[in-house]
Amino acid sequence: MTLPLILSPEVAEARASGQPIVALESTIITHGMPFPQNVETARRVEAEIRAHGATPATIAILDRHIHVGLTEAELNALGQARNVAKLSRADLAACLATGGTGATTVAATMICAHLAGIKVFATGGIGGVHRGAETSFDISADLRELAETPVTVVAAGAKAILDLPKTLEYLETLGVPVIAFGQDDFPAFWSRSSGLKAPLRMDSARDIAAAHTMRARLGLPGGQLVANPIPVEAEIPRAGIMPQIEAALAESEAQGIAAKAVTPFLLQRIFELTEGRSLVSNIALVLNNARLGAAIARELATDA
Ligand code: PSU
Ligand code: MN
Repeated sequence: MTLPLILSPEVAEARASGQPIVALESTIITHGMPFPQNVETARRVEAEIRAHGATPATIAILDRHIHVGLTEAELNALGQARNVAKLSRADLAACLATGGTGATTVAATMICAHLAGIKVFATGGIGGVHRGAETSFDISADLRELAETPVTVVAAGAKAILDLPKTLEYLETLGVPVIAFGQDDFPAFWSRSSGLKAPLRMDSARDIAAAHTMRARLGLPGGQLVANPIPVEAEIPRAGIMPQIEAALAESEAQGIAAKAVTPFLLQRIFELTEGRSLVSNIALVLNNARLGAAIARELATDA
C-alpha cells in the first residue's frame, strides 16, 4: 500500500537533497482569514520561507491525495472554495477515502508533515482548551497531536478566546514542551504576553532544533510547541482586544455555536469587531513565525 501523498516538485527536490522544509497548514486559509487576504498571506508566507533559506510546503487534501506543496492555481482555488472541510485527526482519513476537498488544521497538518518527512511547521495560532471546557469538553485535538507526532510547531501562542491557564496545564499533562521564544511569558497571539509564564524559554533556533532532536534520541513521542511573540509594532495589547474577545464569546454562546465551528466563528467576529485590525496583526505574526520556522528547519537540516 502506498501513501496517498503528492509532493510538489519543489518539495520533492528539497526532500531528496536534505534541504530545510517548513510545513504550512490550510485551515488558516479556508477558515482563518477572509478572501483575498487569505491567499495573499499564504503566498507571502511561502515567499518569506524561501527568502530565509527553506522550502515552504502548504498542505491540503485535494482529490483523494495529501498534497504537500500547492501550485499557484491550487492555492488560489482553495482560498475561494466553499464547503471545504476543516480536517483534524478524526476526519483526515474519511476525507481522503471519500474524495472531498479538505483543509488541514494544526493536528492534521502535523500528521501529513510527518508522513512527508517534514519536522517543522509554522502557523498562526493553535487550538486549545476552550473557556467553559469543564462543561463543554471542548479541547482542541491539536493538543493531543503535539503529544503524539514529532513535529515542532511554531505559533504565536494561543488566543485569549481560549482558557490559556487550562491550555498550559493540559499541555503539561500531555508532556508537550511549551517553549516561549526570546521571552519568559507565554504569548497570546495578538498580544505579546498572556500574563502567564511559559514553562520553557529558548533564545535561539539552534536550541529549539537541538531539543527536537533530543526528544527523538530519547524515544519520546510527540513534538514541541514554540510560542513566538508577535512583533512589537504589530501587537494589539491585551486590554485593547479583550472587549472584542468577550463580545465574540458572548455571541458564540448565545447562538449555540459548537464543535468545529467555534474557532472560525470567533476569528471572523473578532475581525469584524476590530474593523480588520485583528487580521493585520494576524498576518504579521504568521510571517514572523514563518521566519523562525525557516531558521529552525535550517538548523535541523545541518544536524541531519
Ligand atoms: N487559530 C487561528 N487561526 C486558525 C486556527 C486557529 O488563529 O486558523 C485553526 C487552526 O487550523 C487550528 C484550528 O488547528 O483552528 C483549531 O480548531 P479547533 O479549535 O476546532 O480544534
Ligand atoms: Mn473544538
